[in-house]
Amino acid sequence: MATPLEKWVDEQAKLTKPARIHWCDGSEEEARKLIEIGLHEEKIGDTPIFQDLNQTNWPKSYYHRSHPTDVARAEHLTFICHPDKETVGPNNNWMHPDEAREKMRKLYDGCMKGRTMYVLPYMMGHPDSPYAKASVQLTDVSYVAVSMRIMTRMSKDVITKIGNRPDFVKGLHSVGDFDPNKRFIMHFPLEQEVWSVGSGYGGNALLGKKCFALRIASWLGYQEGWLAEHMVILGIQDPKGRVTYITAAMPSACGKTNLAMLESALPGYKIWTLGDDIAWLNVGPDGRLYAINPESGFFGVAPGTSMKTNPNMMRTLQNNKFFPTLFTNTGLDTDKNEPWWEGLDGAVPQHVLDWQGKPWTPGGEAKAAHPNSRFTVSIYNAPTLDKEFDNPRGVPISAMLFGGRRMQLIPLVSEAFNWQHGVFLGARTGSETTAAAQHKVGMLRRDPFSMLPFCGYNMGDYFGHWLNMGKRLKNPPKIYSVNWFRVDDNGKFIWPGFGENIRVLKWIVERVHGEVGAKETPLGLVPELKDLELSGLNIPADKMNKLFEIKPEAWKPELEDIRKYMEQFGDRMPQAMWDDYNALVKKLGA
Ligand code: SAT
Ligand code: MN
Repeated sequence: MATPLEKWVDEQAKLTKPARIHWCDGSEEEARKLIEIGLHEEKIGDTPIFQDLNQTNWPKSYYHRSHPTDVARAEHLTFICHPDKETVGPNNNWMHPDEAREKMRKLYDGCMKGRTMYVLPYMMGHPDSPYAKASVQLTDVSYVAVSMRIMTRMSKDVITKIGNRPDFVKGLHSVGDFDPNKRFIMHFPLEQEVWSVGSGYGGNALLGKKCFALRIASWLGYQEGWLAEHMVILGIQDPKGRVTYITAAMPSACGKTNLAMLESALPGYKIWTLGDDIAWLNVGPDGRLYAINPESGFFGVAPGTSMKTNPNMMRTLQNNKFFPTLFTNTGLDTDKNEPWWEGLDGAVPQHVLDWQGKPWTPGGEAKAAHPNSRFTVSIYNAPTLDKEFDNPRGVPISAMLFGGRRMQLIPLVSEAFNWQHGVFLGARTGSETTAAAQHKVGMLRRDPFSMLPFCGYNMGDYFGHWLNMGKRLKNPPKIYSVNWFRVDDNGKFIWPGFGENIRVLKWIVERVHGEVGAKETPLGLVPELKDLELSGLNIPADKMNKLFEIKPEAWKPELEDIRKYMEQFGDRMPQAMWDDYNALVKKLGA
């Protein structure tokens, strides 16, 4: 008798008609074979899937160039397909499941002809974790198969684990012919299924990531009483040797990865990394909130990554522990056969091909690396990997940070008055857009909890779910709003960011342990300047004050924008959120 898994694979193969089916076991040997296939057999147009790189300076590394139209998440082509539109909410594109299935079946019909279907069995989370989930993705490109080996715990043991169960998470993926007009990412929360076609890019194609670990998982968490969040997880070791675990939510390309592996500018402090993108949060047996990272790799933005901004990531990329590391859409230094991107250490190389393979001229407008070019690397390569990373029960969280990219208004750091106010801080978060998704860069958009593109159901219900989670916690984490991006009158960033962010984390750690006071403002509790460790920074006092400045006048349009945003959710928006909104309006006297 075929298992439900075998039956499902068989059905998808009948639809997509691959020349052969390859069941992956997740081994290194297999990954080496897949790289060989990508080097010599599979192609995008005339370009092989992989190119060799200088193995001395970039061990186990391979280069991948995407289809030119396929460089970011396609949010406008991403749908949640639940029969009830209201359940999906105004924060998502909605399509009826029947319509979506019909549309996709046409696109999938025969789409793998002549190609290999790879069956990828993988765990999100440690296999022994009560919070982990077993999943299988099908794909027709070696790049995705290899990437999934890096990003997830891929193993044939998952097949045994699934056994005769029908309720594993199912992902069907094909690059199709990369036609942007035939590109869709469809989510079926009721069936725990994702169907994606037409793109090989990260968030569109590595279905364990945003599609499953956030969109489907947020829905599962809503049903089952946990949270799937767009958050980094890190431990802050202080001079006492104590490690305090925190999470931080920030939109794509706002420095989450840098924060997760920050190299402390303050002596005696050290950051331990558990995750740079996704956290699954559960109420533990002791009533505290526990976080696991369902992934096992980093899919990080390359441009701007250097020994100065993120030395630990540079060390991770040049570590040769795990096979392989991938570079996608960076430039290529052809003299050395190395990846190159804007912001990398050292002199600009003489001969560079840009991310589309064309000779690049330094100094011009055009960038060599696509602004959303990425590396894909195992978390086990990280010199800062926390010893608790593989602990099946996760780590207990003491503080949660909500950040965004805001040139004005939002202080460097403020602490929520209580859990409910913290949920409001998360809900009112806005950020100036980046290149991680296909939209105009630099526009303000409200991005509650940095989950706008990833919350798989109505965000009004999501806020309510957060409020309920707080009620179940005996010792809830403190919640903070942070903003590294405030500018002065000349438009220059005031706060140096990167390794200096430890100064803000230090204050948060001291707050969590009741070791330092705070000053009340309409926006929340902020540090007394004397309590922030600023030595050696040389930021004049007036600039420091500017980082915390609250001008009620300037808040008027912001409050309007927040109100309009909240109103969209009608009676699904919890009254508690309006209570906090009204309290803020009153305090600001606006
Ligand atoms: O494309 S991904 O979603 O994987 C990366 C990101 O946008 O955060
Ligand atoms: Mn992300």
